[in-house]
Amino acid sequence: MHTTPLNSVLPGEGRRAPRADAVTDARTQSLNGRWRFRLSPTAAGSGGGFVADDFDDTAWDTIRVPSHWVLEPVTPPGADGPRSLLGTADGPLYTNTAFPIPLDPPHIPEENPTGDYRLEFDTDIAAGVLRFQGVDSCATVWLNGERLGWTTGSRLQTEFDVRPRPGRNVLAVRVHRWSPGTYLEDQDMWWLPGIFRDVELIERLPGTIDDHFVHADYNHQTGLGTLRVDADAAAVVTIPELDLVLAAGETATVAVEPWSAESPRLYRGTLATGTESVTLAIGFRRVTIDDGRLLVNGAPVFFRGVNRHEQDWERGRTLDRDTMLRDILEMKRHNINAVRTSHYPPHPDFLRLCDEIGLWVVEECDLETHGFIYAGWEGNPPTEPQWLPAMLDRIQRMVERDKNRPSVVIWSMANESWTGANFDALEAWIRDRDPSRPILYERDPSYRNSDFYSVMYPDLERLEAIGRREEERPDGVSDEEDARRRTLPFLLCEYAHAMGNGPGSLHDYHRIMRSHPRICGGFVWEWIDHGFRHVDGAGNEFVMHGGDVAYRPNGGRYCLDGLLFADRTPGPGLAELAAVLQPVEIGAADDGVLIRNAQDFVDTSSLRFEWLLEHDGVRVGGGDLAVPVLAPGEAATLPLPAHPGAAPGDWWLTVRGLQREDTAWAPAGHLVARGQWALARTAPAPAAGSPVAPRQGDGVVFLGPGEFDAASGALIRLGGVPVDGPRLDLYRAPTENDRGQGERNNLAAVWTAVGLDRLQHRTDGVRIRDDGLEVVVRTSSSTHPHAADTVLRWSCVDDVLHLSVTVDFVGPWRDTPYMHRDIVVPRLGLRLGLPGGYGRAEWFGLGPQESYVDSTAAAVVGRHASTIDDLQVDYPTPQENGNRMGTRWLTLAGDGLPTLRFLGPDEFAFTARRWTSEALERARHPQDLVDSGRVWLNLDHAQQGIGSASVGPALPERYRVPLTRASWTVTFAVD
Ligand code: IPT
Repeated sequence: MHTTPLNSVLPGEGRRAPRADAVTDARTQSLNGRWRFRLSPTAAGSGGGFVADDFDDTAWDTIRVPSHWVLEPVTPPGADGPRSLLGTADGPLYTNTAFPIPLDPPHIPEENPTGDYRLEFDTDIAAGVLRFQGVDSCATVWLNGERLGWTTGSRLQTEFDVRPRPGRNVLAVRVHRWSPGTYLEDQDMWWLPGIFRDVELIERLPGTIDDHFVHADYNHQTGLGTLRVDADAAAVVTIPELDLVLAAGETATVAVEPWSAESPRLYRGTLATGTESVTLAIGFRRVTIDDGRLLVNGAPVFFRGVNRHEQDWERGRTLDRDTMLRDILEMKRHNINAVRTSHYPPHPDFLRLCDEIGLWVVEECDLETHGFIYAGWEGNPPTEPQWLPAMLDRIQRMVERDKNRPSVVIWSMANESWTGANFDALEAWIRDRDPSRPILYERDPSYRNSDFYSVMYPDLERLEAIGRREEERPDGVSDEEDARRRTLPFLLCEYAHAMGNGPGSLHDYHRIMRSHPRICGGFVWEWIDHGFRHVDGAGNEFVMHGGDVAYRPNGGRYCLDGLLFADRTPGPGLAELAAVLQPVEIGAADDGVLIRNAQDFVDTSSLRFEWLLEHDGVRVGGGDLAVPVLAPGEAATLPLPAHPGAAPGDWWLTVRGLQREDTAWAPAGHLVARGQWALARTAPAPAAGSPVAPRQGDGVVFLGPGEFDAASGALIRLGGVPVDGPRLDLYRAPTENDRGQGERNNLAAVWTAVGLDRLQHRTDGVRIRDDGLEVVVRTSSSTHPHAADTVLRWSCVDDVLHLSVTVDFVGPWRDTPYMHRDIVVPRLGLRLGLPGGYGRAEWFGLGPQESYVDSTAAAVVGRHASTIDDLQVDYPTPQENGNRMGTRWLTLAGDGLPTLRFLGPDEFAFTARRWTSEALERARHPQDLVDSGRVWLNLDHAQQGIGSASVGPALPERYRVPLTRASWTVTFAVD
């Protein structure tokens, strides 16, 4: 009896042995296109008849291949016509760690949506290979009624030998949503069944090449490359550029330029037999681990990495080449030099592009058993011999397909699969087949199968300790394992969870990684939000996440944790990352400019530098900066190109490194690195005009441009403009990172519990004096005894209103009687309501993009302008956003309204939006945010940082708002 993908834990049957990805001149017929398709609710599918040649499929849907059927219009079982399954329980389902099927390995439920596919095609290829680049979760394949076999391993290539007949052929494929293979594919992502990558028929003539293995070593001491191309056919290797013609299996040693991600030097050539020619793209390089450091070509290498899933908001994991290229260009333009292919091998085109454009790749296998955590890891496949063939098959298919890619420098065996002896066998197989690349496996605390020590989401202190090789010893490991692990290089496979607003602390992580040679870099989690473009009942387009589908379990919003939004627009976090990762460091030296080449392989000759001097944000000088060419690691100090003038104010110097010429990844003029610092700063002199005394009116008090309610002391008009506030504000709409995992990190839950989201105000005194107005207000939460007492002292000089604020925290803010913990306050500042006619902001301070105390690298000090609407960052889950730090002055303007000016002397941060923080918090999706008819302006003395606690450590203490008396001054003027 045949095995099937449902009755066996084996990886497949009838398949060809895995082999290298090859660009070949063998005739290749794409079988992509529109196929016939029928969706059924169980594994029985449409019945047995559909494989027959003469089966009548004219009543079936058609579907494009490649695609996921859950993202295409198809007819659900029982329905009478095709429709989109998006947003339904038959559509894309998102789980994080949970299996959507019972944890009963290797069984799967009867409810097993099954797609039957049929394609009629003509061909004159008489003998060939039928290749599926990816089918989720399994495929059984028939050609002209003959069963070829079956396969599992969704993101891995499968080939079958075929003998098509001349003319018309019928290909039939049955795909089940769930199979025993599902137990090995519990990555944190959408479950997206279907034939989702290319299907091809490749001709095989006698004497063609089955497999080839390029060994292209580089000796950095001699500058010589050694090339040997193994092939299983008598073939000739030709590399014209190197004047090389040699037989497969022969070795040649020649002077070459090495390959690196910084300088992706490829030598093109061919491997040819009489009947086939395969394109070679050879990169000479050597990856070694020496004395606990990762080296490439003898030099320590540092990964400025991201984790990348294949994701498109309409097409799921069916990516076209343009999208892959776009990702790579976007990465390169943001100073990213490495990718971990979390958590499966990508489409082969992606790796070809990495070879060509230059990215280091940690290629990860399609293997994750995370959901066994719900069984206490009982029955976890890595511990079970019956799963070994399937696990090994996955490793073999990854390594065999991609062994010739110079960009791939590390094999990652799996993600989040805990431990088990099967990993010994996988490791042994890789070491034997490809000793040229080190192996990573993060989750086994003994690290016995890994050439790297690696963890996810450490806090800064732990990362420091790791850098010093003084980390805590993991539980349950032997002395020997512990001692060995301490000798390994450290690779931070995931950090800085980019969910919602954030991540913060990127500069802290980078600084630590750079200061410890043991650490070979890190990979931010993750590249792109996995959301789908969807439309709500009212016709509003929005980004759908797991929680938008009526299905349980679901991983909610945790799929929205990328540096790019789902539509591939870069988020502020990506700009911050680019600024932190810059490959050339530019900073202040004693009376000079310090420039350091932080690259590992190339000098700075591709860059030109320029400087800019600004006084109060206005350009007063600038030009080219002559910087000597710096070798990797080399630094130079240059004299200051300019000096501040005598005038008081802010004198800022900016030095930029720009690409000299067009490259494969960015145009000439592209900004690569930037440094900015103050040469001189003096606070504006106190106003020297004449003090104005308050004037009493009917229930009101006038003070300069201000009109106050005499009873409450509230400012009610400013220059005739009706205003609400300013009132003390201690709250912000929680970010995803404020809703961190674990009791300690879920600050938003504490805020709600102690009522920060429902502050009430009571005026305790209004004193009208000769020199102004003093208003005392108590702000407290319903239910609770803690409070903040604010004294607002208003005075006026000429036409400018001065407000000094003092805040005291009174009552039990620490160790609250109710929760026995300290209350963390996200914000300390003033909130004002202004007429909705205000639409434009201009400011001098950090911008143009948002900034928080732990993420200021991407913003620059200068004069910036924006509409109120554009100040918002449209996070798919509404939350605090759009803060601007370090503001010296801000003006708000609106048609027909006087311009309002807010000035220091103290620097402040501001947000301005058309809804309150409370409305921002209540909104589930951006379309829930409606214009309140007012502009809500926050002028903050402090706001806590962002962090990355959604999955990660608590926000460091220094980025919190201290609960101590605070005083500051802000001035108001009206034009
Ligand atoms: C880690 C996973 O490897 C990754 O796929 C993703 O789920 C990430 O977390 C969080 O978004 S595993 C977790 C236990 C830290």
